[in-house]
Amino acid sequence: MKAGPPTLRRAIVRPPGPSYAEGLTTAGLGPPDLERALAQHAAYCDALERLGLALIRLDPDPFHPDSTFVEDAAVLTPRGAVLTLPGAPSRRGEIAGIRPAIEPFFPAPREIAAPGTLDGGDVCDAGDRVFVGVSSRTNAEGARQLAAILGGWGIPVTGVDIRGAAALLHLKSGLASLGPGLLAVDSTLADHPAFRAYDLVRVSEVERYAANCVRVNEAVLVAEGFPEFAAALAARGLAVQPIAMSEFEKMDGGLSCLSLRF
Ligand code: CIR
Repeated sequence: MKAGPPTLRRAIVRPPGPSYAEGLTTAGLGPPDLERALAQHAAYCDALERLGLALIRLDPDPFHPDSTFVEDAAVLTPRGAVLTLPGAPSRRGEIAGIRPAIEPFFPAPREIAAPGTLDGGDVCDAGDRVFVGVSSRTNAEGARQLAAILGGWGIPVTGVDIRGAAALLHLKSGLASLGPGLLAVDSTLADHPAFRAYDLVRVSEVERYAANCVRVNEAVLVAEGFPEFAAALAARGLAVQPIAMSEFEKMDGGLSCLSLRF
């Protein structure tokens, strides 16, 4: 029997703040409802806790409307942490806010430096290697710096240029690790040579948003309302946990973006 992914014990989360609706978005789904976003965030946190994670809950940050998407601010590995340098200038101040939450667990985190840019949403840990997307947010220099840091820790890195994959903000908007050797992939990425050695669960174009799912210990959190993908995961013997995500989808955010898990 294949070993499962390493057990996750903690997650850092930050609820959306009062300026949440002023964040970046291309979704065209209308403004988010803050009350509903807070309720969805609370349900997401409950799901993480039920799966055994202890939460480190940060206060809402009114100065950074996108700061609920904590995943973009850092990359956490068993060997150490890397603070990112987000591609969007309006998100760069989020790094100072995440640092104090990271340092008690990861002393002396490494950092991405200009002219490199890197968003954590472009970094997918597949267990045997880390995929890093070059996107509209992460540039080639940021990906190179991350590969050098992780390479120094003995973690192999494979770059995936997603700039041609229309509608994918980040690599993980279209890719998720479901366990050893198994990936969920958006249809536009499924034939990429980087994923040839993996078993793939393809996400159809109509269910594209579902590709950003998260394996957390014995379950996979999946955005609610994508029955074909949920059935494909269940057919693989995975326990699917649907989570309502409408108010985060409106701001281009997905399930993985809402926590830093380690
Ligand atoms: C942004 O555009 O930066 C945010 N509104 C959404 C970030 C989503 N993060 C992610 O996919 N990792």
